[in-house]
Amino acid sequence: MLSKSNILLIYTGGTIGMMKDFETGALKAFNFKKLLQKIPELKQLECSIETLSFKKPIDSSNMNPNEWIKLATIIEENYTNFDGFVILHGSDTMSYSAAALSFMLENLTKPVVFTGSQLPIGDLRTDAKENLITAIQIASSREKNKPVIQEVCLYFEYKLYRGNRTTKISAEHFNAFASPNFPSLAESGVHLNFNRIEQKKTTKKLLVHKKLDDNVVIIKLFPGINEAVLSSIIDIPNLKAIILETYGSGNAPTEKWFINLLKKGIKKGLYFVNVTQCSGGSVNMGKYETSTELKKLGIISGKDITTEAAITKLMYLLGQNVSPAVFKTIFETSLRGEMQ
Ligand code: ASN
Repeated sequence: MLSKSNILLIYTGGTIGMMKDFETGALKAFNFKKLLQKIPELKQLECSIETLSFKKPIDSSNMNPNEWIKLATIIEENYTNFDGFVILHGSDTMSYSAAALSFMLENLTKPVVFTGSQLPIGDLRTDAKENLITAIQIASSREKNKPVIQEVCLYFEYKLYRGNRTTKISAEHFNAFASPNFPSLAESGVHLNFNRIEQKKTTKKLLVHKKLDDNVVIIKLFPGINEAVLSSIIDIPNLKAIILETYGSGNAPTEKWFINLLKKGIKKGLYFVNVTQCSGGSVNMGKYETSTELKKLGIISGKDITTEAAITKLMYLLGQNVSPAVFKTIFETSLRGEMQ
């Protein structure tokens, strides 16, 4: 007989475990132990669950690289004792955290499933129970005595996505996430159906990378962006990399001042990554005249990466001290299935 899967449930905060402060009316994190009392159904699952909570649960708007390091360390310290990990996280920045953890956890062979909810667990119409129960089921799913999922992913409203391919698309709908450029890994209906998507399998030991460099910025282009604004960003001391959220397939203004500022930044040693503002599709520099100059300048192509994955990949690669000679090649290579 197969032994039961051991799942570690990590509570970081977020709406899923919040309660209304009746004095102010605002939602606030509350004690994790109470969260489990709210879902007695968990006892029916065919797995054993241990829980661990951040000392101070946070709204995910307060997530940052230090919290990601905390999370990665929890997984590292518990890796051999558990078969899978479920991380309860606020939905607002869940896509960033899932992407960050995907880069930090190299050679992962166990499931790390992020989930959360739009309504608190105690709410009558809550989406929290389904998300939590199915996320645990996914994390404990095995085939030939091996976990079905061996990567960082995100489960929300009946769909399991690759973690570094997601983006939050709604503050209203239960269907709050999308993975515009990559199919879902599983769908939950009457049955839990896994889509047979090839996952990078490895026999290497887990490597946990805990150096992240936050000297990065995202600039979303808009018609009217002016020289003074761009120039002041390029002059920020210690800045190492800029994500340019461009139009369509990676297009940007061709005005002289704009190109000259990019040249100035490159001369200073700044990396520029071209990521499209469109939710779906890919950067293709050289397709239009408005991106040929960017290509000539050697700007890094983000291809079909999400902004969330691009900014966390930058923090990770800069933290690894990747040499300038290979930085572009490495960024443009899919490391954890985050780009085509
Ligand atoms: N503000 C909450 C958070 O991200 C939103 C949520 O979890 N639905 O922590």
